[in-house]
Parts: sequence; C-alpha cells; structure tokens
Amino acid sequence: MNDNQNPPQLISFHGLPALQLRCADGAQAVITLHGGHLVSWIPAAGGERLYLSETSAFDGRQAIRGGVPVIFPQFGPTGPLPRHGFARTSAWKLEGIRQEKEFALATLTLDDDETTRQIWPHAFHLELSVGIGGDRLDMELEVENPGAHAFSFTSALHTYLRVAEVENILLEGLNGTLYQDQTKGNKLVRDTGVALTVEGEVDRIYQDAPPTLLLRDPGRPLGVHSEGFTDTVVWNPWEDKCAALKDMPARDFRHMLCIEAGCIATPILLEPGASWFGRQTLMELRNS
Ligand code: TA6
Repeated sequence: MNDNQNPPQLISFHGLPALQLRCADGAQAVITLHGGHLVSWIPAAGGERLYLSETSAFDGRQAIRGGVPVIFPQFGPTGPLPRHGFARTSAWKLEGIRQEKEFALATLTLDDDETTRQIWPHAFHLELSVGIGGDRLDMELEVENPGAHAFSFTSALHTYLRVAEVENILLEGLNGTLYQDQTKGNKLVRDTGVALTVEGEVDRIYQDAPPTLLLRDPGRPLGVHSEGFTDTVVWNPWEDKCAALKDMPARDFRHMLCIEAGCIATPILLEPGASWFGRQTLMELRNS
C-alpha cells in the first residue's frame, strides 16, 4: 500500500536526473543516478545532515563533491583504476522504489559494460539501497559476481557529514583502534585518544574498526553504525588541501567531516556466483 502523501519524484538536481524521497514525517533524501549518489538527507527532525559542496561539478562525468560517493572497485589511488574507482562516475539505473507512510526505500543498480570491462575486466552487479524514515538513514551496498572468474575489490561509502564547526566536534568509539595515517605515508598508529578531535588534516583508515561511533556535533549528535564494512575512514582535508580542491570552497573544510564505511585494508575476494554486502546507518540522536 502506498498511503504516502508525498510520492517519490524524479527531479533534476543541478541538471542531473535524480530521485527525491519524502516521508510523511518530514524525512527526505535526494539521490542522483550519476554515481548512485546520495546528495541530501534530511531526517524527520529537520536540517540537512550531509555536506555538499556548492562548487561541485554536476556535469555527469566528474564525481560529485559531498554527499555519499560510492567507491568501487578501488579505494583511493592504490591500483590501476581512476582514483576511488568508477562507480561514483557511472550512470546507475533506478531499479525500484518502495514508499510507505513511515519509510521510503530506493534501489539502484550498476552492471559491468564495455567501458568498465576495458579498465576492469570483470562481470559485476552492484545494488545500492537507500532507506529513510524518522531519524534514520540506511545505505546498503551489495556486490555480486555473476561472472566465471573470481575478482577482488576495495570499496567504501564515502559519507560527507555536514558539521557546524569541525573544530568543535568529538568522534567517539575509535579509541584503541589501529589506523593507517594517510598523511604520514600510511604509517600504522594506534588511536589512544578518548575521542577524536579535528585540529588539522586528518586522513585515517581505521582497520577492523568498532561498528558503532558517536559523532558529537554540539546540539546535533549523530550515531554512525556499519555492518559488513570492516574499516572506517575519517577525513578532513583542512586548510591547504581544501584550498587546492577546485570543487570545494576554501573555508568549507570547517563544515564537513567524512566518516566512511569501507573495506580497504583487506580487499574482498568474490568467487563466481558469490555476493557481499556492507551497510552504513546514520541515526539522528537529537530527540533521544
Ligand atoms: O577517503 C579519504 C580520501 O581517500 C582522501 O585521501 C581524500 O583525498 C579523499 O578521499 C577525497 O578524494 P577525491 O578523489 O574525491 O578528491
């Protein structure tokens, strides 16, 4: 039954075809087909929770800066593929929408084609589900291997969170976890702080990270939970690296923090016919 007063809409988002999900309780999301990219999430309590750069490219070729880029099949620059793989710059297909009174769910898919096979010679099927309702966002990525040969991949949901002032946040839950410090040539360091604070560039891949984190953004605490993804990336480019990004205003490093759910340190090996899934859930905690 669809008793929602606000059925999903196909819209144009900065000129890109996109899907707008709206729940009766006020929760909303926008997903572009380019990249299968969640560009906006507003929980029922109100207020955008994702950072999206106002100077991002929206040309249907380059990756969007902000929101939740889907990283597959290669995280970062390590490997033969374009940085962070090709899923974030590919055209995804809208597979289905379920819209009920209290939640809305969209499913998008991406399959190998001639272009992907030229740079990555594997058959694959990706399914991204984005579900919203109340104060919660669930993003699930499933990877299937429909081909005759095994392949391995790294992946992430590269979530850009909007924060009021990054120097005022505390990120709790990573204490005691080992991370690769990407600002120091991937040196392996153990996190010893009670909470992570950001006072300079942070680019860390936490390995086998705890599944549940708490982002304390004053007045707007957010729960971050992952499943299937073993690693957590925390990234803020800070002043100099942000200024060097042509698709992000120079001061915006102050208003974003990436908390990414990833499988990076140990690539996933998928045998023919096998599948894998990972999920990241964000939970607005203002009302709890
Ligand atoms: O996830 C962190 C990271 O790999 C950083 O090293 C940083 O450069 C960022 O992703 C953004 O990458 P991009 O290719 O989107 O500029």
